[in-house]
Amino acid sequence: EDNRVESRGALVVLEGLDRSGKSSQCSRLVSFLERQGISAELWRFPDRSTNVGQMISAYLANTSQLDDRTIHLLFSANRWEKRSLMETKLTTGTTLIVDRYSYSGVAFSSAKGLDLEWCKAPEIGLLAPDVVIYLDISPEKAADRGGYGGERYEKLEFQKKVAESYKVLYDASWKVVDAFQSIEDVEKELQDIVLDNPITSL
Ligand code: Z5A
Ligand code: MG
Repeated sequence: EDNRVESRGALVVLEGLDRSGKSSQCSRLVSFLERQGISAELWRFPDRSTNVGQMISAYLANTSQLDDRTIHLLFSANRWEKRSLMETKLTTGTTLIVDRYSYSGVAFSSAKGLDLEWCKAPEIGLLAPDVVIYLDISPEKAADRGGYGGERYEKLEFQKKVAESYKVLYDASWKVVDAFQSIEDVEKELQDIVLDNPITSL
């Protein structure tokens, strides 16, 4: 029996440092929801498949150089170009599990020293998440996981600054999960958080 209070889908955002386990957990969460009979899709930002996304990807790979504000606005534009499709999905009942969103945009750019309010401004009007889950891990422990690629931000010193920026953005409504647990323990906590939400609870 389906007792969900609303028929729309939920917008669930996972945030956290590089290597915190977002991508692993997003796909596990989508599979879990599908097993519960809940329509769910995995989304991620940056979405490198669009023209804007390809510019972002080249920047991250260090094959192009862009001014800090220019790349900030491209990350934001990459969310804006997906806004209407996201809205359609949500209103037609699909829950979106999103791997990084506006908080990444603000955390990474403000970690470079850009003004916080300037960083937030282009995000105004994007769809507000129903749930924000922060996968909490220290930059050192995340780096120990290895596999830092050669992308622009994948350096311990910068990740420490990003961790400080996330602390500034932290809001009491966020669900903070200890990401240094086993993959399975983190997975279980995320399932409980999502099922506890009125939009996705059965
Ligand atoms: N960025 C930005 O600046 N502005 C924006 O607006 C947005 C993003 C949206 C690319 O993003 C960069 O863009 C990113 C932020 C910036 N730069 N950095 N840093 P991305 O999402 O493409 O970044 P990523 O490279 O996909 O992050 P990641 O390295 O994939 O991390 P993850 O998704 O959080 O982790 P994972 O891939 O799930 O796991 C990492 C490894 O750890 C892997 O080997 C797992 O098997 C392992 N793992 C995962 N969980 C565990 C546990 N619990 N225990 C042990 N090992 C684990
Ligand atoms: Mg990832």
